Amino acid sequence: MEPIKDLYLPEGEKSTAQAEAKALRSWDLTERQVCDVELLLNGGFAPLTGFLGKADYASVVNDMRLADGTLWPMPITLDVSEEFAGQTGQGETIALRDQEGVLIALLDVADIYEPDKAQEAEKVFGTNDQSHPSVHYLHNVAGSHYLGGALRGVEAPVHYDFAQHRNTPAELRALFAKWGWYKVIGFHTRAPLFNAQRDIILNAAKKVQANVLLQPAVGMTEPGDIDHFTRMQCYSAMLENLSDQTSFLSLSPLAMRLAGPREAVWHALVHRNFGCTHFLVGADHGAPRPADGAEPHYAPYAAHELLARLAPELGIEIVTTERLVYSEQRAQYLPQNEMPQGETGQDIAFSELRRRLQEGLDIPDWFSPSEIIELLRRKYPPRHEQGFTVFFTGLSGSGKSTVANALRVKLMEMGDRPVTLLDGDVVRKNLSSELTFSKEHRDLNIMRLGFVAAEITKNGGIAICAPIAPYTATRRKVRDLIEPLGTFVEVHVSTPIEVCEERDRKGLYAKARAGLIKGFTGIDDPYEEPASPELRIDTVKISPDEAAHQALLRLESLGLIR
Ligand code: PPS
Repeated sequence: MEPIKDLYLPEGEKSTAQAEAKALRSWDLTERQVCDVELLLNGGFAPLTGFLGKADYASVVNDMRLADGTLWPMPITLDVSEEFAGQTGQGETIALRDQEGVLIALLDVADIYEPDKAQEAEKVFGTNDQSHPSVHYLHNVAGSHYLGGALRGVEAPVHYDFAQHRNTPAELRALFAKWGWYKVIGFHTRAPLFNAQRDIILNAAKKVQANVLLQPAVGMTEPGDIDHFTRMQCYSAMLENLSDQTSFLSLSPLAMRLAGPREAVWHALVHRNFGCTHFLVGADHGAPRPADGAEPHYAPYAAHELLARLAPELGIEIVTTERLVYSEQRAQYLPQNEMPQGETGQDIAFSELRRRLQEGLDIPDWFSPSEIIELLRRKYPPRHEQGFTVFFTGLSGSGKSTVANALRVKLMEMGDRPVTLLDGDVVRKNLSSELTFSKEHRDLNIMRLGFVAAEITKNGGIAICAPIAPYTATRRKVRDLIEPLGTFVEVHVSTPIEVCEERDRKGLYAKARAGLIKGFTGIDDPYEEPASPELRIDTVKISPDEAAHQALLRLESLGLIR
């Protein structure tokens, strides 16, 4: 095995680089770029020596090769804003810093270019459809321009979590040499290991007589994946099922791209760099989960075919494995095509697992050791134990505060979760006192309210919000903020403007009509009605108490209370 080259400056030159960086312009690395830089610097992405320049980028996108013909399937690029690219000159050195401002590396900019993102998506991901999470990222999150050039490493990105389980390629290679592990099979994963994965790993290790390196990706994985803190607890539990004489766990800061077959080739090269001699590739390696009812993004076993074609160039042996399913008759996992006649094998897909966790349903022992399911149940309690946000929206005077308060009291009466009411007026007074009612300020106000609601939801509480929140796009943003953390229930209090104006409890409509208040919602500022809220309440027809009861019933039907 050739020694691995990292891109760090010699110790003696780091302080000079620190001093040099003070006079340089800085680029604050995004979460994904921090992951990429770490693996570039420590040699995980060897033979890359920095972010791809224009010629290498074009060649990687089109042919999975660097411009000199070396196999490399993934464009590792430094995306920046148009503005930053415009200020940058070819030949300039830029300081790359993490979010705290720590200097990670110097980039000697050789190329500044604007990619054709649709083409990149088609070639790398096989689609320009934004339902693919990385295509969505490419078009909506990544900057418009790329900077290419060599890196000079100063400091590895800091990790406060699981430091004892993180290793560089050089460290892992040294450990394998010390332990006499001359054959090591790498296993990449972004999910907890259950019984099927345990059998897949053990079968493959036996087949090639190798030790096992479990390398869970903890950089960025697919949105909706189980967080790596929970996964680490699950891995530790599973490791007790795998002997530590034969297996080793090391976390990978890889930011996955979920590019299916290309992803598998990329992972194989990275595992080679980390000292593995073999790499295990399953049926749908590195693919995003298809949405409910949608076709998978990549054909099953497409990765196996591509890897077989590239085998002579990989520098690591590929061990492929079929999908395993559980046979009740045999009381064991079998490859799908070896199932006894007349028996359909069983499996529990990730979405089904999520549903069972969410609804507190049974998960059988054949699927997983029970202690792993217990860990997941603790971290992902059923809906009626999770946090959620009820977001009332409606005109001033529509009655949303009254209904929201009645709902708060009813939920507090139940007493199982803390309840917080974030009423429009209260938020304006405490969080947004300096804001006006301009569109920009209203948006800022609602995003602040959404941030607080998201924190409450994340920590298992109930947030009841009751602002006007007149704009659809802003309400959507709050929903997007909260939904990864818990349920978001939008309640439109649809009391018509004539009724609100007639009530005019605060006398504001009269003032707005008289022109004393400008930009009043419903008078001379728009209110965009929610198209499909979880619940619509018209307070003309029912009392606040009845309205709160309707909301309670809706929460019950969503499984949020019982
Ligand atoms: S927004 O649009 O969501 O930021 O509004 P919100 O924070 O809920 O604040 C609404 C309360 O502010 C008072 N108020 C106004 N409302 C609408 N437009 C204008 N120009 C305005 N100026 C002051 C009004 O009392 C609202 O309270 P509610 O409880 O909704 O009647």
